[in-house]
Amino acid sequence: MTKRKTNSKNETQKIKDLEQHTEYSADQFLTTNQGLPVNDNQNTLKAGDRGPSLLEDFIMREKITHFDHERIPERIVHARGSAAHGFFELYKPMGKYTKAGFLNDTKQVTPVFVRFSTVAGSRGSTDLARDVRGFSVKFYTQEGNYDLVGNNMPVFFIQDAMKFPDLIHAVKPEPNNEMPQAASAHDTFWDFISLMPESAHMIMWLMSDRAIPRSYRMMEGFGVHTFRFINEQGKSHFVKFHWKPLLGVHSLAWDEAQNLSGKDPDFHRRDLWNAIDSGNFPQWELGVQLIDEKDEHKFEFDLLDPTKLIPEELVPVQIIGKMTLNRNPDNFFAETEQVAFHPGHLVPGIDFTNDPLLQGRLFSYTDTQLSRLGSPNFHEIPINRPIVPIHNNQRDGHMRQMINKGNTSYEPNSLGGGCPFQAMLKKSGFASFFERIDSKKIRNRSKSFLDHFGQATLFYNSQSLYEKKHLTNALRFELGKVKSVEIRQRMVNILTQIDKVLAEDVAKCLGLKAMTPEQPINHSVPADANPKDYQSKKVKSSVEVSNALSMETTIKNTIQTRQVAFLTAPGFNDVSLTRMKKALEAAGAVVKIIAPALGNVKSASGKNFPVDESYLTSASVCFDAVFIPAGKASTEDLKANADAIHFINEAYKHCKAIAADNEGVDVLRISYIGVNKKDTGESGIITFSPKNSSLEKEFIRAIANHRAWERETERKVPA
Ligand code: HDE
Repeated sequence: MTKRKTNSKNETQKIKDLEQHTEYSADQFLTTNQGLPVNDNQNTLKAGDRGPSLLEDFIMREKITHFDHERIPERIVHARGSAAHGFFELYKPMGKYTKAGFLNDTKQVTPVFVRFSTVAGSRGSTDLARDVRGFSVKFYTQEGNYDLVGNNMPVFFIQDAMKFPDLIHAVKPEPNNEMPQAASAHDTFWDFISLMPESAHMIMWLMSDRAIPRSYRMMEGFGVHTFRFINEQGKSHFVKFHWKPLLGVHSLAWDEAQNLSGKDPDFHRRDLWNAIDSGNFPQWELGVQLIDEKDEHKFEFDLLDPTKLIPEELVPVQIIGKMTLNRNPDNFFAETEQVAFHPGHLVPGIDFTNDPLLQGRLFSYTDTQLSRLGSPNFHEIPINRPIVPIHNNQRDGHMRQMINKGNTSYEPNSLGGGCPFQAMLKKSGFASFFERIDSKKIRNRSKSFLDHFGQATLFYNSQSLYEKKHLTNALRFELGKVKSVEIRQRMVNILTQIDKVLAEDVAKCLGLKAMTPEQPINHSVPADANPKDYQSKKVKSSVEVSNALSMETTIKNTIQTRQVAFLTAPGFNDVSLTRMKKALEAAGAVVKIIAPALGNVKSASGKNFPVDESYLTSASVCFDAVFIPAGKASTEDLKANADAIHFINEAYKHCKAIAADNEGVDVLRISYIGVNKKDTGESGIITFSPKNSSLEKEFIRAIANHRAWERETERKVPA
């Protein structure tokens, strides 16, 4: 992780200069919006001390009117989000494939603004929902803004934009009673999914742990659709975009996510904010999969089908640059809420394909900004402004900021000297790929899109044992919340197409039998077609197992920014605590001291240590690992502290690294761990004994491993 503040000061400054930052100094007085100094901000104007308020009070009316209009409609999807500023640096020029300036000049540092989000929940909903996460990046390039509006999963539920409102209506709270909030575990969602087998692959991702990330900083991003790169000669390559986090891809446990929803529903937002605030800047590398135009049809799936990924075994991901997020927004509303992303914000050298989902998005995003931000001038809001000047003949509209001079607002003109000229004259403008289209107008679903199950099976087969178990349990949970038995059955039957064992495991828990349907249903049949010609099918993937699809193979060599709880009580051994704290902090982790009360906690030698959280204000779900320092008195105290024991049991249940030093091991003994097997040996449980003096080293290794998931298979923990 880069600790430096930024090497893109000039670029970031440029954006800052465009923003209207208001910071108050002591010599500034309160004013109205018209600049009138205000003497009294406490009382309305009244007829006498106890008299009625006067309508004349324009100061009170202005204040209340503004307040009444503070809210704007939240995003129809991806309403809940948080964002940060940063910059993108290119590793190698990509001129062979694209003429995009920011992908050619390795000396150029491109400012970015990135917004992460959940999809289904409202703006005030929990960060911890089982959901897809949005991963939107706005690059402020020298050729205008480029938006890569992606997700943390590389595929999507549906193949055609026509189905998007249906999908979203199905997943949102049910319209009669507005329940459940930010959850897919309800009848309407699974009703729709069970009738849309094209969603099978995405459902595997959604039921996997990818849907409950440990942190926004620890998830991948994907452009999802196939896009095009176009070089200076007009040659096109297909391209898939990937963001790879330098901290690896890690997730929470489902039980943990549900608990966190109550303890800290802002968990992801806080995590991103705190990391940036403390100088631990999150970083991702940008990767591309490039496919020659002539290879368009060489795969067993269609490159235009957004329910398919290209296995990295078939086309490796080339890493071409790095993104660093180094500045928190100054104002949530002005920046995070008002930022307007759009897959149609392109720069020369990048273009769309005919993916029918992407094509629909190109319409939707401008349309939605008009209703959300209320004006076609949304590009003038500081966070949306390009860093290059805008010249065109568009004029007026609600809240227009730009004061265009002169009398010409049309083209061609002679009165304005012909300005502004088309960029083509300079050969630097945007030109769509010169693609040949010669076809009939039809409403159809390409038959090359009918493989609905091949990659769902590839994903399932690529998961480790524990990931498969989590996925199975997620399906049991979600379908268990569905009231309609027919919907459950239909869904279980669809699972038989993906994996028989998975289907049976889920069915058993629902009190059902998995049955392979005679004809897999497919409701996405064109109206005038014979349904037989459009049956869902399974095309066996040429790659049987893809390592990149499992989180098991991710980066596990760092404990940077990991949160470690030190469970203390008065009388702990300060040498033990300090030694561990130093070791963890040197490796980049964040240590928090938990004690029975806030203020200070005294060690056995009488030293005071400031307490970060009490057992009442914190919980194990807010941490990655737990340490119990040595100390006789503190151990006795902790053994009698039910909250401390619960803390340990829960951390154990969620497979976290737990370490105890000397007497501290006694606390583990009375917890559910009940250290007895020669006091050590269980994965992720590290105890100090004369035989094991490398406590710090082993603890660091266990934390870096993220979770000892294998513990789950040994026994159930009732915390
Ligand atoms: Fe979106 N999507 N989407 N989407 N989407 C929006 O635009 C839409 C799709 C994604 O942080 C909306 O400004 C349609 C795929 C992200 O501000 C809206 C279709 C992918 C964000 C919209 C899709 C995405 C949005 C709502 C199917 C992954 C959050 C607010 C044709 C590649 C952007 C807004 C942010 C937001 C429409 C499908 C990602 C309504 C019609 C596929 C990350 O315009």
